[in-house]
Formats: sequence, structure tokens, C-alpha cells
Amino acid sequence: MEFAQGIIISVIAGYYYVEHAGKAYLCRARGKLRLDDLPPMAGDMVLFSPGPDDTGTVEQVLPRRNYLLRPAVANIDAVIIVLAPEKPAPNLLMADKLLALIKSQGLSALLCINKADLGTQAARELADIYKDAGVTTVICSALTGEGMGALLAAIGGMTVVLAGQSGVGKSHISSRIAGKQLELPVQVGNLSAKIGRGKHTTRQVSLLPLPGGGKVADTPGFSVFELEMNSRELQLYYPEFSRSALCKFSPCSHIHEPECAIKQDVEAGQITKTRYDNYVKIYYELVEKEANRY
Ligand SMILES: Nc1nc2c(ncn2[C@@H]2O[C@H](COP(=O)(O)OP(=O)(O)OP(=O)(O)O)[C@@H](O)[C@H]2O)c(=O)[nH]1
Ligand SMILES: [Mg+2]
Ligand SMILES: [Zn+2]
Repeated sequence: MEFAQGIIISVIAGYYYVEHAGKAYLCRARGKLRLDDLPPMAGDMVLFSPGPDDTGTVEQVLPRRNYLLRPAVANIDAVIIVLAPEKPAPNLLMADKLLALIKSQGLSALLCINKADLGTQAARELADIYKDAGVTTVICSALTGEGMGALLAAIGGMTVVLAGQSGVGKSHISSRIAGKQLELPVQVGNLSAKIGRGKHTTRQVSLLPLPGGGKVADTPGFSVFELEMNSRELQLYYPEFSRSALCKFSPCSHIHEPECAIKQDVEAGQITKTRYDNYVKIYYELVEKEANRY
């Protein structure tokens, strides 16, 4: 039998929506299908056998270029961290952890400061905190449409994942920038075929096509995730720490060592205090985790 190649655009309750040649197929997986010890996930390229009425069976998951867990999404180029100046109040500690995670995975990071309509000044101040953090920043409003063109331009043809706290506007942004959503096959049981576009909290990942050729994955966010890295590694993901070669000690954690160039930069206002303070918090969280491991 001939298999077709497609991409999983959403996983709902054990069903896989597979896109192939501009059409979506509602698929089950053949047996306990796993790759890298994980079940199929959104973004996976798969071989499937199409059946009647736009149904099908996923036969094989093709090798993944990369993937993230919680939310599970594969083969991505960049993660967009969405923040809002208020409603909800920005959780910068989480944004900084996400940024480190993204960089440690070798992915690009974009920062999207949404809800600019609630306060332009506050949005600019947020953007300013990240000006040297090695992240492209776009200020926008999914409500007014401001900045959506700039966001699309920054995405280019990439496959991107929206991340960030619940309520920052991830689903509204993806609705704004995505092209026409595929007609999804008939619902099965009480499955809701309306994915990713509701007013309500998003419960699963869904991949939508972008006019520029890329794709955007709306997600339930990254509210629960553990940063898995060595405490010493953390500083590698801070482009702001560019003068670390000038520290007296090597390695230097840039926390308690004397004659530390990074601490001097913080005092001189060269490095954003918020970014540095969160670095210290994350560093100690990682140290504590290492201590508990033994
Ligand atoms: N003022 C304003 N409100 C917005 C904007 N974007 C989204 N909202 C509102 O913010 C609320 C949450 O938006 P969602 O898009 O559902 O947020 P989300 O990040 O997808 O939330 P979860 O799915 O729970 O993670 C909704 O009431 C939106 O109307 C914006 O640019 N400006
Ligand atoms: Mg949502
Ligand atoms: Zn130092």
C-alpha cells in the first residue's frame, strides 16, 4: 500500500490531525507508535495511509530535527515568548527561564510584547529590559493589529511556537497572523474540531499556516517546565555577559566572586538589573536541584 507524507497539525485525545496536500485527515496511530520514546506530536512529519472520509492511519513518524516537551511540538525553528505589560502582570522570571531553555536547545528566540494598546510606555519599558538579551523584539497588539506585520516579518518562513503565561494573547496573535485554517474532518465522538481559535484557555498545540510560508503553533503555554541544565552552563545564554573574560576568577558565577566584570556592569547600569537578579535566582534554583540529586 502507498503511504502519503504529511505533518501532524494537532493531537486531540489520541487522534492525530494530519495535513497533506492542503487537506486535513483525522488519523489514529498504527499500534503504539513511538519515536525517541515519545508518542507522535504536533509538528511531526509522518507517513500515513489515507482511508475513507478524510480519515487515515499514521504508520510512521519520521526523524525529528528537534522537539520541545510540555507543550510537545517537533521540528521548530524558533520560540516566540509572549509577554503583556499587564493583564496578566509579566512574569519575567519565567520569561528568562524560557529564554535560557530556547537558547540551550539551539533555537532562535523572539519576544512579542502584546497588549501594547494597554500602555505603550509600559510595553517599551519591557522591551528595554531585553535589548541586549539576543532576542528580536516586537511590540504589538492583537486587538488593534498594531505590529502584526512586523511580527510576520520577524518570523519570515520559520515554524514558530508561541509560549508564555495564560492570558497574554497567544491564541489571539496566532489567529491574527495565520492564514485560513484547514477545514477539519468531521468530529468524532465529542471531540471539538475547533482547535486553537477559541476565546478560552488553549488545551492543545495546533499548527496553523502563515501567509509567508512558515507555520505558527498556538500552545497552552509553558507554565510548568523544569529547566534542565547545569548551573555553570546558565551564563552561556546571557549575551549581556559579554565581558566575563575580564572577571578575576575563571570560572566565575558572577554572583559572589570579587572583581567580577559582570557585577561591575550591573552596578554601572550596563546590564539590566532585572535580568541579572533573575539570573541569580535561576542559578540558585539549578544549584539546589544539583544538590538534591545526590
Ligand atoms: N487589550 C488587549 N487584550 C488582548 C490582546 N490580545 C488578547 N487580548 C485578550 O486577552 C485575553 C486572553 O487572550 P488569549 O489569546 O486567549 O490568551 P492565551 O495566551 O492564548 O491564553 P491561554 O490559552 O490560556 O494560554 C482575551 O480576553 C483577549 O481578548 C491585546 O492585544 N490587547
Ligand atoms: Mg490560548
Ligand atoms: Zn564574574
